Amino acid sequence: NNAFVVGSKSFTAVAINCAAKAGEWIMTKLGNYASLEIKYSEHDLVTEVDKGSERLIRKLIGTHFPHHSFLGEEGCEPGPEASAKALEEAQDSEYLWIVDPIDGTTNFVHGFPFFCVSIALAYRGEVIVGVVYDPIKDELFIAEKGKGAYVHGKRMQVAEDASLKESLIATGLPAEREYALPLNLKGISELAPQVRNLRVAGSAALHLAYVASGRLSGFWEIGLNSWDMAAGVLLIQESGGVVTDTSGAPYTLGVRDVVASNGLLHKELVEALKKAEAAE
Ligand code: 2AM
Ligand code: CA
Ligand code: CA
Ligand code: CA
Repeated sequence: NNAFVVGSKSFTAVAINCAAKAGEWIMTKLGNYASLEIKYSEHDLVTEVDKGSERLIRKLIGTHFPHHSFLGEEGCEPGPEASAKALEEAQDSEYLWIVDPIDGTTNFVHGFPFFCVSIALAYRGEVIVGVVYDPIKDELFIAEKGKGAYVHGKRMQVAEDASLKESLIATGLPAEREYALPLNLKGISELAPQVRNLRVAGSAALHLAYVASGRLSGFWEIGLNSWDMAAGVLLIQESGGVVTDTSGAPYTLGVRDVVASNGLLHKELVEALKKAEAAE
């Protein structure tokens, strides 16, 4: 009678446990990871800590829910086509865990303290649990579909800014330099003069969690993957915000170009990005 519990096992409790354990382990490796590899391009990095974090999470989920499916960044071939294909193959699963074992690897590698673990559980393609954990600040963001979203045990609510000129907006500088980066740079040129300020801090999942908690009023980025967004999107939806693609269509797991906001300035943000995309 509770969609979030099977037998005595709560999905959310397992998600939290995984995020906390992985985060704790990642912190022991901060500043002393052993191997740095380049994945798809020189802007796309991975360490043994990314892989170890994913292994730990996958194993823990597997012991609790052996029949659930699992989609993690480090289990996929690099590159946008391969990750889109992996999602397509996985998303018909009844229960699918979607995991980014470190979101913000470049920050982790440089010791810039802004990265997180992102864990989502989808039921028939719809995210029902989302957990984002920032081990630096020891901040745990939790959302359950229809039950609200919390940080430090306190209910979250999106910011109240009603216009771009009062808003703090975040974006990313995508690793894919042919299509995603140039398009995102157009958005930055268009929006920078219109907003209070922009932030580019290097973790999409944490940016989304910050929109949910009202620390940011909006976020957009081109060329993201399901594991960057699945948990953060539910955090925002359960905090009263709105998430769409760049055309304004509702978010689904397959969306790669995302716009998230407190809702009040969503239309303005989408319109500005459309204008930017059309610009030479
Ligand atoms: P990561 O740290 O898990 O790789 C920053 O703009 C965001 O882009 C981060 O969430 C980062 O996630 C993600 N990112 C980094 N490299 C990427 C790539 N090659 N393709 C898509 N997203 C990437
Ligand atoms: Ca990565
Ligand atoms: Ca990521
Ligand atoms: Ca990652």
